[in-house]
Amino acid sequence: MGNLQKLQDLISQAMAVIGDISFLSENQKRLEEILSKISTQELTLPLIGEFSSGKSSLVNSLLGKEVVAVDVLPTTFTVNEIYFSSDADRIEIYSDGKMVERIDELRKVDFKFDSGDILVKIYTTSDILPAGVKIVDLPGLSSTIERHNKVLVDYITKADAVLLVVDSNQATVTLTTKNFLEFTNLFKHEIYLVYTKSDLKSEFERAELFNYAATKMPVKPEKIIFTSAKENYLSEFIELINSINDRKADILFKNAVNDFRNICNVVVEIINNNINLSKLDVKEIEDELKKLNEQIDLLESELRNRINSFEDRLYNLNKETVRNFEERLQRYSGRLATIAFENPDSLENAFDNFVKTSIVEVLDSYSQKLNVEVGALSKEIQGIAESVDIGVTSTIKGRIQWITNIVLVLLVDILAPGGILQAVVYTLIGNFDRKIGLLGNIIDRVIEPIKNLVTELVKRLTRSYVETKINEAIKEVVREFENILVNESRNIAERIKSEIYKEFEASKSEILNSIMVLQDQKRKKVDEFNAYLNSLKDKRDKIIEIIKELSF
Ligand SMILES: Nc1nc2c(ncn2[C@@H]2O[C@H](COP(=O)(O)OP(=O)(O)O)[C@@H](O)[C@H]2O)c(=O)[nH]1
Ligand SMILES: [Mg+2]
Repeated sequence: MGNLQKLQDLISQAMAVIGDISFLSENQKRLEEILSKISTQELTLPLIGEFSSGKSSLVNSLLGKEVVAVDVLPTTFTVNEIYFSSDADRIEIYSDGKMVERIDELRKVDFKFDSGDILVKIYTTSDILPAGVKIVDLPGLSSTIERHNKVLVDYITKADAVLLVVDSNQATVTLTTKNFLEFTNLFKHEIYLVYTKSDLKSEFERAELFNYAATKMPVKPEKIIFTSAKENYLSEFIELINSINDRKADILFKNAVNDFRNICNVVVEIINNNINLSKLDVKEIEDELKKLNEQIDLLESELRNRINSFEDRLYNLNKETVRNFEERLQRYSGRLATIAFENPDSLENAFDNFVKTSIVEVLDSYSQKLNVEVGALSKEIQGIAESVDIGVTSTIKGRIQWITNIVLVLLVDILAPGGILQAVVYTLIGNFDRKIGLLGNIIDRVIEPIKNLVTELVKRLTRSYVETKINEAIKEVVREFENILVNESRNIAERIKSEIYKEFEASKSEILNSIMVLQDQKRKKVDEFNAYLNSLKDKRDKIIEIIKELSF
């Protein structure tokens, strides 16, 4: 593979590597330009010099006709490209990249366009200069007209060598020009010094200018020549261009390699910057994850607190109810003793009635208080929805409302006729039933003997003995009542708790689902980010490999 072909190949490789990186589209375009330039083998030789240094006049002199405007104000911005040895004389005028006029002869062009950047392509059949060499008349450098400089800089990147135009009267390049050459990296190109208006200088003065340029000028030129537009002195210029053209292939190749290397270095730098500045942003996801985890903990502990305090209150309510029951029965104990003495046959019935009436009455008050407690629990759970910050997941808020409803529905279940509480009453009453239940047992063991004793041996009995026996029976009834009540209320509490926790577990699994979704999102984001960075690093390394191969 020849060097040129190898270079083309490397440029194509680099283009393939960075082709899909959007922030490198400018660089990609530059690579395309290099490729097209080495394939068309066209030399671009711009005339670079101060305003009024004689660039346009030199071009006109080469064309043998005044085509390009001379002495135009520096505010007018026109680039003139001159193509020699063309098929036909022709002028094409472009404004902002679009052809706006075509003239099929060479004549002075009057521009009516006063806005935008104007490019004039001038084709001449004159073979004073070879084809494939493009001489470019650029506006003068100006440190004050920003737009001009930008267009100049853009244009200059396409230059293959620099024709530095200096008015013989001014003798040297200005600092502005020198800075411009430095800034545009044109120092790396071949620079030729073209003195204009040589007709104004004597042979001796020209020799002095030559020596000065060769030794003291801030820019070191490859070659120094003299021209005069006024006297049509162009031979040195023509000779220079021909000698440059003879080395065209080498110059184009060398420039292409340099430009390509520069672009690759810039690309590596841009990619590195991009890698360094890229940040993985998962903060939002992490914040949300943290919040969700906190919510679960908070919800769980809040619920536990509320339920614990409900159970405490239920425990106190049981104690209070048992105490009421006992007090009530004890209040009857005197009357029962009296009945035992006066009407022993009705003692059983009386005891049975007292116990059952007391159960119903005490449980009536119990149910009212239970109603209040469950209502309070329901309100407290609703309060959790407000105290726990669950703004992000409305489903959880809904869940808590739902738990509240569940508690209220349970309350109805508990208190309604035929509900749990009534079942407790029946259980109690059933348990105390004289014939089958506990009360019968107590009556048999405690009350019956009293009745018999009172009937047969009444005189031998003291009233206090009867009262003691009755109290003994009451104590036994109360102990059983307490057992049953505690047992039943534990059932009630368990039922409420299990419904609440069932609902809570459902909310929890919803939150856990959200957490899993978020964790997935995070993992995906991290993976994508790493893949992105790795592909950038990979591409950068490939470009670095390509740079290493650029040792022609
Ligand atoms: N004596 C003399 N004057 C020239 C020559 N070339 C250009 N000039 C004058 O220098 C001035 C500026 O020329 P111009 O071509 O517009 O310079 P540009 O701004 O670099 O394009 C004009 O007044 C020209 O007449 C030359 O070879 N000899
Ligand atoms: Mg000009």
